[in-house]
Amino acid sequence: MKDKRVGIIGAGPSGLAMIRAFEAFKEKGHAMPEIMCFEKQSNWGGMWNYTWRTGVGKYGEPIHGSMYKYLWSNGPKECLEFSDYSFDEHFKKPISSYPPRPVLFDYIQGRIKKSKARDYIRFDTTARWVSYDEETKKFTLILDDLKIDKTYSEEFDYLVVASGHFSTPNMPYFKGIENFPGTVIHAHDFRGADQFKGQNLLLIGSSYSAEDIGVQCYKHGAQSVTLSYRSNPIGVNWPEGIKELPLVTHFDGDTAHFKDGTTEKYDAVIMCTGYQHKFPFLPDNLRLKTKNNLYPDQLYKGVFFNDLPELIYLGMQDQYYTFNMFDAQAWVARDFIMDTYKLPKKAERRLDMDKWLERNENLQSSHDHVDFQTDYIKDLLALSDYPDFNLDKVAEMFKSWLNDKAENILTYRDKTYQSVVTGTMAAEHHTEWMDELDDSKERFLYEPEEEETIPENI
Ligand code: FAD
Ligand code: NA7
Repeated sequence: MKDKRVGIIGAGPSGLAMIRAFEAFKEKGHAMPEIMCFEKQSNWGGMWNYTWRTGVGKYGEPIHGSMYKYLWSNGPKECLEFSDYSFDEHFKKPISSYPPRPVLFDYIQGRIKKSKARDYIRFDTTARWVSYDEETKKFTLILDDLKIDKTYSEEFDYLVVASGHFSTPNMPYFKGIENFPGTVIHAHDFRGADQFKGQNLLLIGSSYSAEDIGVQCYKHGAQSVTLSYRSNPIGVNWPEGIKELPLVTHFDGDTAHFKDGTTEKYDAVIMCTGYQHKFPFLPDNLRLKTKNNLYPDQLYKGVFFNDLPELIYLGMQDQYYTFNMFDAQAWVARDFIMDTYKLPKKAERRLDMDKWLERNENLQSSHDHVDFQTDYIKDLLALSDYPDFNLDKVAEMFKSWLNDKAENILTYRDKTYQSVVTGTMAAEHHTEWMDELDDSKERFLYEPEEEETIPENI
C-alpha cells in the first residue's frame, strides 16, 4: 500500500477531513498509503486560523484568511457537527448553537489532535505548480518551503486540492470609486468592526458577507449601514440603522448614487462581492473553472475531476453544509484511492453530473438549495462508511435557521438546536448575542456562578 502516494494541498477543514478519512481507515486495521499535506500557513484550520494580517504574509504570499474578529458561526453548529467527533465529546458539556470562531477552531483541532495528523503536514509550504505525466500517470507538485526559501518537487499518484475558494476577492469597479476619500476594502481584508465605529458604511453585495459584516458593524457601533444589492435584496426584517438599496451606479466624491436615484454620503465602502475560485498552481487543463455555486461542473460526485479522476477537489461547492460535507467527500475520495469504490466510465459520470446540474439550474428558493445540498450529501454517504447522521433533521434545522434570520437578524444566534449526533440540546448562551462583545473561548465557556439565595427566615 505504501507505494501509493497521495498529495493534499491545504490543511483547512477539507484537507484535514482527507487526513482524518485515512486515519479512520487505518484505525479499522487497513494499511494507509503515503500521504503528504502542504499548507502555506504556519498552522492548520484554513479560514478558522485567524490572521490579523492583510495583503501578504510574512513570506510575501497572498494572505489566505478572510475571517474577522467578532465572527460567530453564521449557522447552527448542529448543522456542521462531525458525525465521528461530537461537540459533547470535545467540550464535555452542552454549549450554545452559535459559537464564535475561536471555539469552532478549537473543535476542529480537537479531532485531529487525537492523532498524529500533524506529522503528515508540511507547514509554511506553498504549492507552486502541478503537472501530470500521461505516461507515468503521476502528478509532479512543485513546492516552496517558505521558511528556508527552497523550491523542490514531489511525485504523487493522487492529488487532492483542498485550497478553499473564499480567499481571492471578486472586486468590481464602480465609476468614480477611485476618488472616494474614505476606506475602500473587500470583505477579504475586513478584520473587525472597531475601526468603523460611528461611521456611515456602504456594503456592496447581498449575501453572507454583506449580511454578517453589516450586522457586526451595527452591533459594534457603526452609525449606519447600507447594503447595496445587484440582483435581490437580502430582505430580512432590518433594524433601524441598517437598510438595503439597489445597486450603486457611481460615486461622486464621498456620495454614492444608486439605481433608484437615491444619493447618500459614506465614510467607508466594503465590497462584499464574493470570491473567485483561483488555483494559480494548476495548469489550464486541470483547473476547476467555476463560479460559486452548489454544483460546480467538471466534478463527478462534486469531487472527482471528470477528465482525470485521480485529481480530487474537496469543498469547492457553495456551502450550507461545511465540515460534515467535507468529511462525506473525503471518505468517498479515500475509498476511490484505496480501490474499494470504483468509478463508472467517463460518459456515465457525465450523465450523472448533468442530472445534478439540471436540477441545480431549476432551484428557486433557499429552501430548495438546502434540499439540493442535503440530497447531494445523502448520495455521498451511501458510498462510504462515514457514520450516518439524520440529514433530514439537519435540513429542517437549516430551514428554521433561515426563518429565524428573516424574523430577527439580531437575535437568531440566541436560538438553540438539537444535535443529530448525540441528541443533546444546545445550552442557552449566558449572554444575549447582541450584548456579547467578547468572542474569546474563555468568555464563551465561562459559567456564571449560580446566584445564592438566602432563605428569608434566616
Ligand atoms: P479553507 O478553510 O479556505 O482552507 C484552505 C487551506 O488551503 C488554507 O489553510 C490555505 O492556507 C491553504 N492553501 C491555499 N492555497 C495553498 C497553496 N497554494 N499551497 C498550500 N496551501 C494552500 N463555514 C461555516 O461552517 N460556518 C461559518 O460561520 C463560516 N463563516 C465563514 C466566514 C467567512 C468570512 C468565510 C470566508 C468562510 C466562512 N465559512 C463558514 C466557510 C469556510 O470556508 C468553511 O467553514 C471552511 O473553512 C472551508 O474549508 P476548506 O478547507 O475547504 O478551505
Ligand atoms: P457570495 O455568497 O458568493 O455572494 C457574493 C455577493 O456579491 C452576491 O450577493 C452577489 O450578487 C454580489 N456581487 C458579485 N459581483 C457583484 C457586482 N459586480 N456588483 C454587485 N454585487 C456583486 O459571497 P460572500 O462573500 O457573501 O460569502 C462567501 C462565504 O463567506 C460564505 O460561505 C460565508 O460563510 C462567508 P448577486 O446575487 O450575484 O447579484
